[in-house]
Amino acid sequence: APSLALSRQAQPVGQAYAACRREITDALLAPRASISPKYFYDRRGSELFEAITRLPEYYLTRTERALMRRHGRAIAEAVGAGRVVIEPGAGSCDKARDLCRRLAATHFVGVDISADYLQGAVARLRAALPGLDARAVGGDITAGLRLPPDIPGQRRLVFYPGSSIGNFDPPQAVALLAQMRALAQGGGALLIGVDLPKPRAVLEAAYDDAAGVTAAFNRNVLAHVNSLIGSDFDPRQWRHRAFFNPVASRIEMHLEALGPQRVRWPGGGRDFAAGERIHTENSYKHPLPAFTALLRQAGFAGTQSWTDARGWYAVVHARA
Ligand code: AVJ
Repeated sequence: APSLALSRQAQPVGQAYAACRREITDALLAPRASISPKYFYDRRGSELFEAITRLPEYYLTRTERALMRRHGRAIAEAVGAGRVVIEPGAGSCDKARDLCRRLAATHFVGVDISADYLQGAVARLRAALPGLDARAVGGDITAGLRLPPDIPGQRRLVFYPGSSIGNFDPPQAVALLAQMRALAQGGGALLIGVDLPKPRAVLEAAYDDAAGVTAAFNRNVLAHVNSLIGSDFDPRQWRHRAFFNPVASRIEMHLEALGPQRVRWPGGGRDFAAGERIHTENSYKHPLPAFTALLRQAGFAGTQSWTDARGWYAVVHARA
């Protein structure tokens, strides 16, 4: 059913809700306004992201999938059989199904901020792989995570596909990778997908597609913010901008005011001049040696990586 198809909507409650409102309004009021990319993923945003992964210009998802298939045996050999697979931001668990089958994994723990959506996905995973002890854990790995006490501490594999690590600047990425290393514990490992630098035109098309799906995805964050903080952004008054920043080696996404905007929310507001921007996302494109350096900084030891023939994307295995 299409209604099953998506949504990892985070529904903060109580104090968490107040903290999230504060976080959003502080960022909107900063001299350079921004909205965290984690707010892209309400129900509509998750649907739009799924549509992005099927766009001809968005090479990431299909390149990673092809890479995982093509080098499946070598990857499984490096990882080793009988693993306890832990996936932060598991969402639909689609990528985990193939991996767990290939590894004859004993356990799977999907972690997502949207526990509801995850529960359904984990139930389908259990049905597909009856030998697998599969669990859903609601939570955010960046906020420190507690796993059920009966999940084995040995032979853990943290699986972080999709180049989601690209949303974090290098110091944040090192901190997050270090958390993943702590989760994997001694003897465990990380298997992670990373998008690599490539011709600028290819990158910019992937984040500004001809059909306008990424533009709709970017503007939708304003509708989500409206529902979270009670603001009155008019998404139609904001233009999608996506460009490669070669100094930082990242795609940046912004929303640019088409004309002067007065935005209000309970307790505050901000005026934006025509052409003023709200920064909504960074998507880093690390050269592979720079990325393995980040892994080393986070305490990981030996790494092994696989890239596609064009050198556009890498899957990296690193020992905790
Ligand atoms: C989910 C963070 C990997 O950066 O490519 C896609 C999000 N933003 N199109 C990415 C995204 C615009 C995506 N990640």
